[in-house]
Amino acid sequence: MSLPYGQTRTRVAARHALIAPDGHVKSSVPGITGAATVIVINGAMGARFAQLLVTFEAGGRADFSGGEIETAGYIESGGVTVKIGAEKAKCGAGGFFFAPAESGWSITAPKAGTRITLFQKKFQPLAGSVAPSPIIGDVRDVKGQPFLGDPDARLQVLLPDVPEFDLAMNIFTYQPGATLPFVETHVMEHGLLMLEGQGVYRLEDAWYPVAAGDAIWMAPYCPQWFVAMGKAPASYLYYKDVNRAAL
Ligand code: UGY
Ligand code: MN
Repeated sequence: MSLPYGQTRTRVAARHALIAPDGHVKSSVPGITGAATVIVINGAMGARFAQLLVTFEAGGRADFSGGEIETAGYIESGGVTVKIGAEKAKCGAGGFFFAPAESGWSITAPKAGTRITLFQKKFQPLAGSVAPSPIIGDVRDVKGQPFLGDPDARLQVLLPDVPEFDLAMNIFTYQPGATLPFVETHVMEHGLLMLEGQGVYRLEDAWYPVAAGDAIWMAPYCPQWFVAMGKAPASYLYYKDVNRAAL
């Protein structure tokens, strides 16, 4: 739905942000060609990671060499070929991948209009632990678990929940009327993309109507809560930093 001139649902606050698609502006990002890329979250906002929305044209591609940055990606629609080191697979909608720091990776052969969300962060190695391995998977193979006992709020944990991983990428699906059970306040930071449906997100002391396509940044300790509203389930993809020392 288009808004009257001069209006937007976007709000960028010091400790949280809602980025509605109506305000998107493309960036040229080294390594990505034949695509419209929007950097919806990054350090300029105050975040310690980046969230990119990439919409590929036919013939577009992404090529990144190994280094200190790790990348988790989720294919929202369309299809591509993902290669990470020696691993290579075709991924359709619902496909996801994790490219560890030090591994080069690429996305090629996109169907026109393919939408991919990328989360990128500087890897924090864990002393005495092996580095995480590349992953290419499909959300349909990941069972949703009731969140804190609620079968109407299901969590799919896409990456292994083991100490060597310093990030998580999850999908949360809520039946209409289901909620986060309490207002969470935690050290972990989030980047989020609404995939389906709608609801209301509480961020600090503000309540925002949100819908598919919206992106949200929550700084560490941003109080957060969600209720799914409307007649269809709501789901979101989100990033979280995990498994590292407090000091
Ligand atoms: O994993 C989480 O912290 C999740 N429960 N947070 C959220 O959905 N805002
Ligand atoms: Mn949370």
